Amino acid sequence: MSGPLTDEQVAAFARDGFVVLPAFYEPAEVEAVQRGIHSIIRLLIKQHQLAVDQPAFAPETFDAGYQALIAHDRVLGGVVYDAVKQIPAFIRIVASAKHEAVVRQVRGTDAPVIAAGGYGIRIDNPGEEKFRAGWHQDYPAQIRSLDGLVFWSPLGKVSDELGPVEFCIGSHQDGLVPVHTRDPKDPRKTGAYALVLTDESERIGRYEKAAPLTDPGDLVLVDFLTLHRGGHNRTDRARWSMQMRWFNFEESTGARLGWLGGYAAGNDLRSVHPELVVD
Ligand SMILES: O=C(O)CCC(=O)C(=O)O
Repeated sequence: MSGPLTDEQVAAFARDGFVVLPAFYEPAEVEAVQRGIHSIIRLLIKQHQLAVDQPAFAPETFDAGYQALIAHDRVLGGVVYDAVKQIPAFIRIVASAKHEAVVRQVRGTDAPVIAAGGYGIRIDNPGEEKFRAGWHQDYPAQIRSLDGLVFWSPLGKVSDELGPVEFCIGSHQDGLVPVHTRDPKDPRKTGAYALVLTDESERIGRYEKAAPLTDPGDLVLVDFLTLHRGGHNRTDRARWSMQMRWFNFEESTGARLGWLGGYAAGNDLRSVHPELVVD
């Protein structure tokens, strides 16, 4: 099936479980999201009467003032996190015809759909282990369909120090991995964040890894079964990235479950897939 990916990119995705598509989005599409974030930060600085001099918008410094905001009150980071996923320019990217064409192409389906509640903008702050994504597959957290896709795209340039997402190359080919639903190393983690792969270190050790460095506008397309994790942010600035999830109405497991959503939709993995939970 033809579509936005070249034959080589389709083959790399099928083989590796992820593929990087450089400059997939138009600069103006991404800038509109960055502008939306800049405005939300400005509104909160004003509302809380903070003595922060936020510079005028520029794509490279769109989040200026955010670190001062969370240093004043970390709760405001959660306010920003919830607000940014409602930026119209972001929703336009989530629902873009290009995404639909990618799902049609790589899944060979006429029924591509957006995972409700499966999209957002991550803000990975320096040194915040509680919210860092450990090794996982997206399916146990998101459900919807076994052949779902994550569209991952950074809003700032991702360097090694900023903690790029790390992938186990080809791990999707080994299928679903059973999980523990509590993280003994960090009892503060809840819901999807608390899921830990069984035999994690031995399992992860089997694969070669890749941690692609990406720029705003690049897309990393990820299979719902690919093992991956967020990197450690060792800078003094947040790593901002968009996650947008689509799935396929035609895939049989999802259809049997009525295309049920996971944790964000209020469903617990144990009640949907008890066979995947080992506690
Ligand atoms: O950006 C990250 O740190 C991890 C993202 C992720 O795990 C996902 O999109 O499924």
